Amino acid sequence: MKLMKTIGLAMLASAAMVMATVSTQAAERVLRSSDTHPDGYPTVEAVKQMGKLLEEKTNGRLGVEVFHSAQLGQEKDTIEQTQFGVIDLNRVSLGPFNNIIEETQVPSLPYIFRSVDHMHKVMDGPIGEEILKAFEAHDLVGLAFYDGGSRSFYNSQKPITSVDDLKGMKFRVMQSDMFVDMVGALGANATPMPYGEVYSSIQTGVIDGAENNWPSYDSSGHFEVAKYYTLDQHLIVPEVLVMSKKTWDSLSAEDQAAVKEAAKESVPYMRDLWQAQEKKSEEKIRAAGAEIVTDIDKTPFIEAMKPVYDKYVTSDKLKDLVQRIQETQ
Ligand code: GTR
Repeated sequence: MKLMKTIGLAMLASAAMVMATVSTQAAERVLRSSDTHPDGYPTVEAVKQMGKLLEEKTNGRLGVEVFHSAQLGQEKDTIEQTQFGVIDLNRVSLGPFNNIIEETQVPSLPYIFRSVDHMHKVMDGPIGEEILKAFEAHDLVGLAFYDGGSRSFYNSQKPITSVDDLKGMKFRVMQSDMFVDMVGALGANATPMPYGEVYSSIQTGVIDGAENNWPSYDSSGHFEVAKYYTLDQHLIVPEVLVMSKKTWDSLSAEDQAAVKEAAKESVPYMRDLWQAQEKKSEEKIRAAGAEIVTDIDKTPFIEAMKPVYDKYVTSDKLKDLVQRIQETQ
């Protein structure tokens, strides 16, 4: 009895904590949204903003509650839960979709985008729409793309100044076969694992490092255990906001349109937050004494990626997408 009471109290306490993350409490129906990042991170704030817009557009019929900090689980698991309809909305990197939805491999290819501007042009246009559409065959509805900056390698061992320096080192990658091959093509070893396990894996020496953008390198605390960061910028992977197809099908056409609009309208808001956060995180990490290698010749990195393109860009559909992306000015 006493135990039950304690459990009951603990549940109440955690319910109260969860309540604190509700962004739109007044709505008649509150959609649950997952994010691996902590409160205040640009993706979390963008989905809260999306929820506010949605509540306005639907006169309070729909709102959003963001469960940040991986409260609902690590990305790969939350994707499955979203497909099952247990989670309504999910903000994830495209990486963990690579093994499920082949179209998502294309914007996840190393060095496919020449710059963040190039990525925006592509993902804001018809190619982006085509990739969003591809989610539907997998019980998901693609709503909008968010920024994820560019990802680079960091490690606990030594400054990396060339492809040769990576030889034999162990890096964590997102759970995507393509990223395993990407690291392999550079002569290093990849260990796919959930984001939440990376800090302790670096600390205990299970891996030498990982790869990510400035804000994640900062908010995850990885810079504390892996202070060598080399800006080789091998990936500019967009992030995506998806809805469970089950949830989508339960909405009226009017509310579906409001969801799409609210998601799209949260994109410029997210991009502003992102730019500011990249600068803040870079300053913080530099001040903390991390060693940043900026002067790096990317050409050998780009050349080393040819086998990855050869292995993954095989169907006519993907070849055409790659060509159109490369031709986008
Ligand atoms: C972050 C991204 C997350 C997650 C993470 C990772 O940059 O925003 O969604 O994918 O990287 O490396 O797992």
